[in-house]
Amino acid sequence: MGIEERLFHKAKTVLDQADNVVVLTGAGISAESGVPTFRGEDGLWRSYKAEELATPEAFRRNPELVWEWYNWRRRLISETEPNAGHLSLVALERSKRHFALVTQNVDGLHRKAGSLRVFEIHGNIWTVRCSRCDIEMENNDVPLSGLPLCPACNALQRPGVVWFGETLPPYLISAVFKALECCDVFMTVGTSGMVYPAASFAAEARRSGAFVLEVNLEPTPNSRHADLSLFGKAGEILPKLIPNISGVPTG
Ligand code: BJW
Ligand code: ZN
Repeated sequence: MGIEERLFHKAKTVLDQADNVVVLTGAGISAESGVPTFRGEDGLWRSYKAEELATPEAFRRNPELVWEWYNWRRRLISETEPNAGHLSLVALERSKRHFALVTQNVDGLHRKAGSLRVFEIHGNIWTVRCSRCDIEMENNDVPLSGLPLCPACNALQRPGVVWFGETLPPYLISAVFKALECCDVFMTVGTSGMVYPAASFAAEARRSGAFVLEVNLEPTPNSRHADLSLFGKAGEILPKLIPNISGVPTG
């Protein structure tokens, strides 16, 4: 066996034997579905500055521009489908007694693939939330007809996502940290490991005794907390790691 093959074999064995698995995904898992990542070569931040668009200040300053960006992304995402990486995680969930899928992605592709126990820690692009009274609702219009207004108080609605400088929902974060404490295997997939608090999960899981597995195109700050890193495309690596289970379409 070559070294590459040995690593694969080890990762597969560890994953097969685990009873309690937590997976953290980032933009990289949706890249093969055609959703642009944030920081890669064609990343979203290349053409737009994060601080111009993904902050509460940006929205206060220029809601039209921010909504234009989200309308563009909503259209793009509406034309995408889950890929083999998303589907493998559905199979993984069905094969485990304890499982949690923590995603930083707002595209909703994990649920569309059939994953059930999903924690969307950065929100969901198909929800809108009132900037005054916080009432949140689903809205699937592409594009939205003008700036959306709250049906309850008529104030401007904003995307139901978490921007820089905003706190993540506390009930989600505490559920995630509990899951990290109890898991046998923690696997990160397609995340640059730059954005907190998600960037701290690998170290946290390891501290609690989990085997940390990383799947990414390239090394990241998570790599030094990983027991094992596999470099390549999630849509190719995950189907090799996770046996398909009948009933899960293979895409
Ligand atoms: C493939 C692949 C393929 C490609 N296969 N791989 C501690 C220290 C320092 C700073 C902070 C800190 N705590 C908080 C902060 C501030 C801030 C932060 O982290 N800043 C850093 C940039 C330093 N964090 C926050 O503000 C967070 N809030 C918070 O912590 O509240 C408390 C607090 C506030 C203020 C100060 C202190 C505490 C909120 C973060 C919200 C992030 N929001 C966004 C936008 C969401 C809405 C939207 O989408 O419109 O979330 S930013 C953006 O980055 C998005 C993503 O979810 C997130 C992570 O990106 P991700 O998923 O990792 O994508 P990429 O593009 O970066 O990486 C893709 C990877 O995939 C690459 O590595 C590729 O190689 C790989 N890849 N194709 C496998 N086919
Ligand atoms: Zn309102």
